[in-house]
Amino acid sequence: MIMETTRSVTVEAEPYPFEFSLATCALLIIDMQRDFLEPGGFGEMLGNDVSQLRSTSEPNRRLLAAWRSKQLPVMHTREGHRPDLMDLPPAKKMRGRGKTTIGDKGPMGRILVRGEAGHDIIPELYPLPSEPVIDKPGKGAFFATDLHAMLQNRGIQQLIVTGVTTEVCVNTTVREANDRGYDCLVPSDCVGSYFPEFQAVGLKMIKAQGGIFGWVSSSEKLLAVL
Ligand code: C5J
Repeated sequence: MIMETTRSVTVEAEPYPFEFSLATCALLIIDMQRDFLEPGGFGEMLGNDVSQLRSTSEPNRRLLAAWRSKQLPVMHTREGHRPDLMDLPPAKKMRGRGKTTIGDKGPMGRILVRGEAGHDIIPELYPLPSEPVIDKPGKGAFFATDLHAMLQNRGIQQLIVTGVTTEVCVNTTVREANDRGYDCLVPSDCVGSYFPEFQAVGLKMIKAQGGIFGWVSSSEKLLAVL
């Protein structure tokens, strides 16, 4: 009998079905942080309509619950910086020429600073103590983090990548993962953008040219084969 955790599954996806083994696939949830999803955070300060991202929360919650129920690996990321801002490039601090920027006091504490309320993950998806949280200073989850080493040490070869935003941190992470040899599946309803047109094109870019960066499916299709 095949053990549940070594079972291989095939998900309906574009550009063609995505195959993975439960033993070698992790759920990687990108930056579902209050600063990006809640009113008064960094996302809203940049002029974005944060309500555009709220629809991602429930499908992520369902996927996370399924992953947890099978005791499969889950990892979360948070974009943010050290309280002393020594890892904040001046170019990132200045970008946008805003009056209030990263490191300054906002309604949910210092913006995108580790340990502040706004930097933390939304309550609906709050990590369990057993789930690694990768604090990243950039857009990609592999840049200046231990993520690749952690995945290699666990024998992970495929990633289900969810979170926000589709065209920024999700796309950057999928591209970084692709160059490191991981196969990535992105469930479209579990990723979100402040801009509907970027949501559409961000997903298109991943699956174009025979899946140049990965595969796109939905949480419903993924849950159906778990
Ligand atoms: C952004 C992210 N959009 N998590 N960060 O600045 O996509």
